[in-house]
Parts: sequence; structure tokens; C-alpha cells
Amino acid sequence: MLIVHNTLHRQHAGRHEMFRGRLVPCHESPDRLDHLLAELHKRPVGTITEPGPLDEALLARIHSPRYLQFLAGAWDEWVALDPANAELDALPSVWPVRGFRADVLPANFAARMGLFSFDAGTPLTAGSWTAARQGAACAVAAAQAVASGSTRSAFALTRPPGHHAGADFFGGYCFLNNAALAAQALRDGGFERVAVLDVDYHHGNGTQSIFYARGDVLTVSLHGDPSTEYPFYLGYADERGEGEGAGCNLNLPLPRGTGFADWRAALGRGLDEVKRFGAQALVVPLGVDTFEGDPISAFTLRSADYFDIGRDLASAGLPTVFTFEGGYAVAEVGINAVNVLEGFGS
Ligand code: Q9C
Ligand code: ZN
Repeated sequence: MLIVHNTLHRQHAGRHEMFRGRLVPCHESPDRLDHLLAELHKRPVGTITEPGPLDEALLARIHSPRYLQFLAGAWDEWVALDPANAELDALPSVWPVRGFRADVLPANFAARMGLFSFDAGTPLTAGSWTAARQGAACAVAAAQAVASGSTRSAFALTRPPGHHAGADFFGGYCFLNNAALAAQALRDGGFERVAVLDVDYHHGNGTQSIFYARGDVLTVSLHGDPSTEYPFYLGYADERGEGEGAGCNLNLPLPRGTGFADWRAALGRGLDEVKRFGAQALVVPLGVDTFEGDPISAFTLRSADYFDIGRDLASAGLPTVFTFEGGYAVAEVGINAVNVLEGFGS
């Protein structure tokens, strides 16, 4: 397995997220990747490499020009409002809901923050754009290595994570959709049909929305039932895709408290769908926030279960790209993620 290392992720270090009426320290922190890297050095599951520069044309196939332009300049705009802002995170506080104008690009910075986001849990910091781009470059490099045939599987150390980011919005700690970029890179690299099988605790709303009307990319997500779990407004079982993409989205929502036996049965259903679709390559947005000790999630998977997840994923027999998504029990993040990779094999 090829491991694509993210050296710049540390530049995205949010201070606070809005949580139950107060600003609390961010769950999504740089030390998550430190633990993962440390575990990869302890248990080498593959060769570690660094990505080349990000492919701008590929980025523009997944994200809208006005969103990318906004992200590129957002920090400077924030600091220009008030030099004291350099010591603060930028968080949105106002959003256009039903009936508001989402087609007009406001001049006001706060208004654009809201237009391009869906929560107040995703701080934008001085280095967020740099880090997000580097994470995306890792995902693309991993996918291109798999597409070229130089490796059968690859793991990208993507931080910030990506599966909540849509074509033109950030949220859920995500700015650029690393998994969607990997899927597009696999398509461009010659695989006609690509599947995304998202095993993070949270619904992969960004990836679903990006591919919802496409018939060449299947999106499957196993997650906490959105009726009670973030991101709440998407991820229900009746969302099956539209237009050319009709039948090419499958959501497997599971109740709070779900343990490994039921979770694994759902994974089996997801893998059956990948097979039925005739996928030639697989992207796995790998979140380990399904772990029993996760501070913001409510499934009860144990560390040993992650080996079985890896084995089950390998049984699909497909060239596979893993991106790294959630997992906030920081000390166990490395153990659980590397257990998946070890169970998967090469
Ligand atoms: N009450 C990922 O795992 N906040 N994002 C939830 C819980 C947002 C998770 C608050 C969670 C986003 C990549
Ligand atoms: Zn998650």
C-alpha cells in the first residue's frame, strides 16, 4: 500500500467551534494526524511518499470557480476587516435558507462565509487553504498512483477531512472534498465506473451531492441516522440519486448505539451494492469516529473490529484509495485507522 503523507496539515489548526451555544476547542486537531503517522511508523503498512503539486484542473472539476476563489482569498479578507482578526478564527454566523438569493455573490465577507458554508463548526484559519490544498493533493496523488497501476491500494493522510464539503460549500470540518477528487482522478485515469463507500460515522453529504446526478460514480454511505445525527439534513435511505445518477446513491442510516455486528451487516449491504454497480475501483472515506470512545459520535465499535473492516473492504477485490476523514478519540485514531489498513493488506 502506498501512503501519501500530508506535511502541511498542521497549518490548519482551528481554535474554536460553535457547540451547544458556546465556543469549544476544536475536535478536529493537528495531533490526530500525529497519532496516525506515529502508528504508521510503528506498524509500516506501506511506503510513505509526498504528493506533487495539486492538479488545478481536477480541483475545478469538483469545486465551483467562485467557491475556490472565495477560499483562496478568505483569510486575507477576514484580516482586512480588522487587523485584530489575525488572532481569531473566521466562523460564519448567517446563512441563506429557503427563498433567499444564493445566486447573488454578496460583497460583504460574513455574507459570503455563510453562502459558502453550512455550519459554525468549521473555523477558517490563516493556513486552512494551504492545508486543505495539500490534503487534496495527497488524495489525488494516491488515486493517480492507483490509476497508473504502480500500486493496487493507497492511503492519503487527508487533513482537514473532506467528505462534508460540497461543490461550493464547506462544513463539518471539511473544505475540499478529498474523496470526490480521488474518485474523479480514478475516472480520469481510466476506470469507467468508480464507487465511493463512506464508513465515517457521519453521512458523506458533500460527496453524495457532488455525484448525485452522475451515473459513473456510485456513492454509498453508512452513518448515524440523520434524524438524530449530524449533518441532519441529508443522508436518508430514500435518497437514491437523480437523472443519470438515479439508483447510484445508497444511504444506510443506523441508529445511535449501533454495535459492530449490525454495522458490519450494513457494510456487507454496501459492498453488495458496489459489486452490483460493477465498480472497477473503490474510494473509501475512512473515518474512525465509529469507535466506542469517540467524543462526538454514538456507535460502539472496538479497536479490534477495525481489522475486520479492512478485511471486508479487501474482499471487494478492487483497486482502492482510502482518504482519512473523522475520528476524535485522538489517542486511538492511529490504532484504529492502521488496524483497517493492516486488515486490508496491500
Ligand atoms: N454534536 C467529520 O467527521 N459537529 N466531521 C457535530 C456533534 C460536526 C464531523 C457536533 C461534526 C463534523 C469529518
Ligand atoms: Zn465523521
